[in-house]
Amino acid sequence: RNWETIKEFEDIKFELFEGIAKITINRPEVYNAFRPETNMEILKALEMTRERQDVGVVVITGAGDKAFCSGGDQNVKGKGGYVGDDGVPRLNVLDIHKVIRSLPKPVIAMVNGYAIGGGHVLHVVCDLTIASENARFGQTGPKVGSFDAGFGSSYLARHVGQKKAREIWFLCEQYTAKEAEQMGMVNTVVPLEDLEDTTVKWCKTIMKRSPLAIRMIKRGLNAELDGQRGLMEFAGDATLMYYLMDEAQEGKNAFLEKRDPDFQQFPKFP
Ligand code: 2NE
Repeated sequence: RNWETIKEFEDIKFELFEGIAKITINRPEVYNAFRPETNMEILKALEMTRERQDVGVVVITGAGDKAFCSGGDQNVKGKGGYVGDDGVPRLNVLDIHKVIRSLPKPVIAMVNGYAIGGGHVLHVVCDLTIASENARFGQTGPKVGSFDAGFGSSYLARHVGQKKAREIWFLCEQYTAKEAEQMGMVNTVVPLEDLEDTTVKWCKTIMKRSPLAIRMIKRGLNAELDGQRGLMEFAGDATLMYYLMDEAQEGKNAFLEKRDPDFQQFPKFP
């Protein structure tokens, strides 16, 4: 498969193939743990996927066959957060969670190994998870002095239920890909050698569907958990669709033509 580089980064690979944008966390020496710079790069890449018309689906994965992502890089964890080259402590992985939720295109976690700690949260936040048989899932926060009481808990509980979510966080054990699938937090499990083929197949199927319909489904499913913020995203897309209609054009045209708008010509649907 001929993945074309969209933009060069230091910590990630950012590539395109037939409408699929792939973000690969490329720090295999630390099992694809993220540092602040990694998250900044992922945020830039995600912003590009939002703007680009030639991107239909986004895939997030990890380099190599050992890990998807092992969470925050413990080597740079300082007081107040993960410390970047600028000496500032940050927890900017949370910005990625917000952007994935709000991105009007599906985001798929292609889990090729360990999805642990913040790496586990990352797959939880994605719209779909496709895992290889060797993948392992689990939280470690309460074992290593961290926690994510945001989407990493509340959205996880929507997948696996309240009791299981508490078990995952309280015990900090690891689960196999099959167990994760049975719990409802993984969509499908395939042999490692089939992982990318399966993911590409799913992406291509999704891209045959109506992008606006997919977008509204994502918005609706998010709104249930995201409160006013979720409703805002949903409402924004309702406005987008209204702007596509002659009724909205009439308002603007009347203003520019300095006449009263004639809204009565438009249907009042039952
Ligand atoms: C992932 C896991 C279970 C793998 O275990 P194993 O035994 O197969 O490999 P090993 O030897 O532990 O790891 C391989 C290399 O990767 C590094 C290790 O230090 C090791 O390096 P070398 O000794 O070979 O030089 N490595 C792995 N994970 C790392 C990490 N997160 N930071 C820096 N280096 C890492 C096992 O490695 C593991 O349990 N890793 C730690 C997982 C973890 O606790 N992550 C942080 C959780 S907190 C978090 O991510 C977080 C949050 O909870 C809330 C908000 C934001 C972030």
